[in-house]
Amino acid sequence: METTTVETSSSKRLISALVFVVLGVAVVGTVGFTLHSLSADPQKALYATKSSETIVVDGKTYPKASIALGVYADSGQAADYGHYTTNKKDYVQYGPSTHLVLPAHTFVTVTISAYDGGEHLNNPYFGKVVGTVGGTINIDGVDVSNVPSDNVQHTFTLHGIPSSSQDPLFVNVPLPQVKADDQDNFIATQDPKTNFKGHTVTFSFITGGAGDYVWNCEYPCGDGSYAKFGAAMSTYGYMSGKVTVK
Ligand SMILES: [Cu+2]
Repeated sequence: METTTVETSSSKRLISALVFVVLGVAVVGTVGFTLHSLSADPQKALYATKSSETIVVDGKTYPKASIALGVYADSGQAADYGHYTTNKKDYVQYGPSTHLVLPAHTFVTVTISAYDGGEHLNNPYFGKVVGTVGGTINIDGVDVSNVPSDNVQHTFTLHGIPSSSQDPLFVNVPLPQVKADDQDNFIATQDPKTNFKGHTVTFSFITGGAGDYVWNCEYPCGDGSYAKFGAAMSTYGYMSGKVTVK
């Protein structure tokens, strides 16, 4: 009689222990899945197109690759200019992806079709071109080394984290504004490549070895919250993203 009682309670204990373990696994699994989906790419990664051409810079030969991006005032504008977006918020945004994958030790040429207006940089440093080959960017056919603070719409600012295990990479590119009239309608630009609706900005830089980098816009283009660093600026997948060099 006594033996039976002991057996029952020990099997009860076993069951409650099992339930506890199963619940624990479920909780850890759910947390893990949530964290994973939060850090997942908001859009499908965009791979640079490798070219069969090479280029010599400072006596060294590099393979070439290129990648194209657009910057849009909102999702509607992105759609009008042929860019499908999976973004749920109607913020200013880069597209078609904010995760760029670039080949290592390569001369990478980026073309940005920039369609937005803007106000004023809060840090004039980000009006300077940094880290490109030749120290310039080409805007609608003209090479420049900076854009005045009051003529910037967004920046493409690529940087790494301090690390001894990957090569440093820092590139800052200010994008010039599309001007608007006093009704807030965009005024036609001089750029046929964007059908006179934006600016075409091209620049090149040389990647080092494999590594993980981030980029973001340093123009305060969010809404009124957090000194315009809210909304698009604080939501991943609009004005910030990843760069994988591999
Ligand atoms: Cu921006």
